Amino acid sequence: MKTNYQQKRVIVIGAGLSGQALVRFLVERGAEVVLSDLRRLEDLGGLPTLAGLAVEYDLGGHDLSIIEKADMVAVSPGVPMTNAAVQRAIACGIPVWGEVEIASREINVPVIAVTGTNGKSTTTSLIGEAIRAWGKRVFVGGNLGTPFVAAVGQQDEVIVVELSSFQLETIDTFHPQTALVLNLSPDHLDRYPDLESYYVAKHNLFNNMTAADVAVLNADDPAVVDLCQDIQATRAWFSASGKKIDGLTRKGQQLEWNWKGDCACFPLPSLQLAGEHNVENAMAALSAALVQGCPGDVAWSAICAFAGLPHRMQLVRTLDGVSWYNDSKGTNVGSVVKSLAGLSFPVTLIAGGKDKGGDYAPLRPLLEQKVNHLILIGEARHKMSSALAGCCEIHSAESMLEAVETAYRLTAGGGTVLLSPACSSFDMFDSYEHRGTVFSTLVNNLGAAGVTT
Ligand code: UMA
Ligand code: ADP
Repeated sequence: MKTNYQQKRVIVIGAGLSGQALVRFLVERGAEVVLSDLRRLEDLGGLPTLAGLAVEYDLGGHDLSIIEKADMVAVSPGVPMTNAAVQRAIACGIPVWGEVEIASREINVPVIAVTGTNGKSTTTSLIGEAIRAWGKRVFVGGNLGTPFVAAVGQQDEVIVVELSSFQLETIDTFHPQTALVLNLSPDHLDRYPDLESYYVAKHNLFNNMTAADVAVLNADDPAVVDLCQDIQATRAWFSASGKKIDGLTRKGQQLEWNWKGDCACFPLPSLQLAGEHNVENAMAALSAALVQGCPGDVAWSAICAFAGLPHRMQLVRTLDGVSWYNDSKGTNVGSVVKSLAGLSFPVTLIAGGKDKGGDYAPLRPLLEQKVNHLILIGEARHKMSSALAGCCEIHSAESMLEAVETAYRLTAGGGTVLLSPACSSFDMFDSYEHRGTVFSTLVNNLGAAGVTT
């Protein structure tokens, strides 16, 4: 259902990746666009990607008086619904849509949407690999990095899109043919008043799905089972713990698919990705590919060949017998638990960053078991230090450089150094990628004396 944007006045709020892609999309369709951002032009790097486009700017704050004259407000995912401009639009009865709603209105090919608290990017990429190996033209993007709206007007036959809860807050008619919920655990509690509100945003994914569509769901996660009790979509479950379910279950070193009369087996040892959490991601991806009609052997070969994304348990270097891992994308407690679970004592953990309002105490058992030294950075370090006192030796560092040099010194006897922050990066870095890159560069520069060269 295409929307006519000719001469429509649209205020795009947020001039990041999503907002910039939306501006281009809307201008190309004849809209009168105003781009509004809290930041000033110089703090936005001058917005070179928009040079030459007919756009008005409202920068350095949101001018509420322009909202009333708008036909529509388009919000970036990082802009909360509590934003005053968004609230003004809602009060004036002006539609507030996000990029996912706007893009999906123009897309007529099957959409596979991936959500959950952790594993979304890995699973989205795995599904993309499987569909590509099947010989289909496939768009892979969304929260993963390439804005969803970039898929509009392309020649893709299938769309695989990672969706965050933020993006799911502003959908209306969006209707994927296949939707995945990988797992649910506390996250983004700096945005949501409570866990329930975060889960409700995820549940929006199913609002327009019918029994002709398929939901791929983690049978081992009680919060997922609970969330999806009332959905209309047909369920295909996956269970890494070996539950007897309609879908994909693990039996020792084998995966068994039993769904709607189809049966197949897949050898688990072929999987390259390490860690129990990646078994779950691979199972979810294989299930999605199978329900889409992709031949199982093609999908499984492609999934097994995938070596992983950067900044997720990425081995940076082994130096003097110490392995250094970059898990900068470990931005909540649930993901750090999974990353630590795959390592042996003694680990030196570098964590901290911008606090997201959650509780760090669930890290305590694994810290006691696996971690010798915890080095805390960023705004969250005082809160983390109180919540985790007594689990292991706790140190504080003012910068990533100090954290890396301290880790080198403390881990001289051997072991593993892991950067897995349990926090977002925005207090000290532009993004999780920036944080991971700074860490990896410092680690690669470590000289014989443990001082960065
Ligand atoms: N801004 C305002 N007003 C506000 C809040 C923010 O003007 O009230 C402005 C900021 O000054 C900034 C811009 O909004 O200039 C940033 O917008 P954004 O935060 O939506 O970021 P984008 O660059 O558009 O990137 C977004 C996603 N970011 C978030 O959801 C926070 C990216 O996910 C995504 O890759 C990209 O769209 C393309 O789809 C990143 C992310 O951190 C990886 N996601 C969260 C996560 O994975 O945990 C959900
Ligand atoms: P997301 O896109 O949801 O942030 P990623 O695939 O980027 O997920 O992985 C981010 C981090 O989350 C990984 O480094 C790992 O620590 C953790 N993780 C990945 N998959 C899972 C999973 N299935 N369950 C729990 N944690 C996971």
